[in-house]
Amino acid sequence: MHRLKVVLWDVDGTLAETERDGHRVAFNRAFSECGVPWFWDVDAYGRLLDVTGGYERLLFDMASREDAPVEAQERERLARLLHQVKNRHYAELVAAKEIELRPGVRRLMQECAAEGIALAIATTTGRKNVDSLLAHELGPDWESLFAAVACAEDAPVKKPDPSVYLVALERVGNAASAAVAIEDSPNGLQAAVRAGIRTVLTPSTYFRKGPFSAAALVVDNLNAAVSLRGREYERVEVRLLDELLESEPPSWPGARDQGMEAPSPTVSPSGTSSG
Ligand code: XBP
Ligand code: MG
Repeated sequence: MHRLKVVLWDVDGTLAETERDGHRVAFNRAFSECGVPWFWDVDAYGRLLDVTGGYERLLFDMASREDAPVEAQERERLARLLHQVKNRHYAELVAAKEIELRPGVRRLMQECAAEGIALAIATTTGRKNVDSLLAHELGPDWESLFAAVACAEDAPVKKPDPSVYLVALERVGNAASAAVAIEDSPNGLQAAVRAGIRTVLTPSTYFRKGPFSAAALVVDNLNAAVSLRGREYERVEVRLLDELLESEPPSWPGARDQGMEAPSPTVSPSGTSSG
């Protein structure tokens, strides 16, 4: 009998490298289409990723541009338009098979399903983008594979706020103590940990350096070998996720005020646990 009842998946960067090759490219196509003379190169976009949410990212960037509209209302109108056009280009990019699932994602999802462990989505991206990616990768019935899908529309206060994880847990009907989250970024990690969820961190291209000390496990990808408390695992598998639930519940600095508990073990980026 598994103690683990649900695996909660982040989307961008975790399921696939959607940021550099997907959203970034789609934003640039939207700038062109809308006649806006802006371009986000790979490095600039990496810095902008500190701001979660594509619409919020656009507004943040406009705040330091001299050629952006002066009036707040005009900026918001332009950000809404660009975001909408970007999402259409994103869907086209995904449909063109330019973005694939990261190693081990499909395999671990199948393993969870076979062992009766629920799957859920907890993401800051919009519903339409989740649908574009997952319909393409998992088929038109992708939603039936998940016990809960929580997106930007369900939790408008975005990561690092924990609300999207709390919504997903509530919908799936499980406590944080029976859940593991899979994330790729510091903001995502903070959101999951503040919701009290032990988190496996698979850093994506933009987030190789962390900080990830609050993660229960850091591993290059879900197919990489892991050594945890003297046990060897060939890859991230259900047995290993179950084992993670034996560790201390996670906490975020300052989270004690919200009823959180003691610190989690620290794990090196090679996937070796010290906890
Ligand atoms: C990542 C995000 C999103 C995407 C773009 O979310 O911050 O904003 O960059 O998607 P996560 P939208 O890692 O939680 O999946 O344009 O829909 O915001
Ligand atoms: Mg992410």
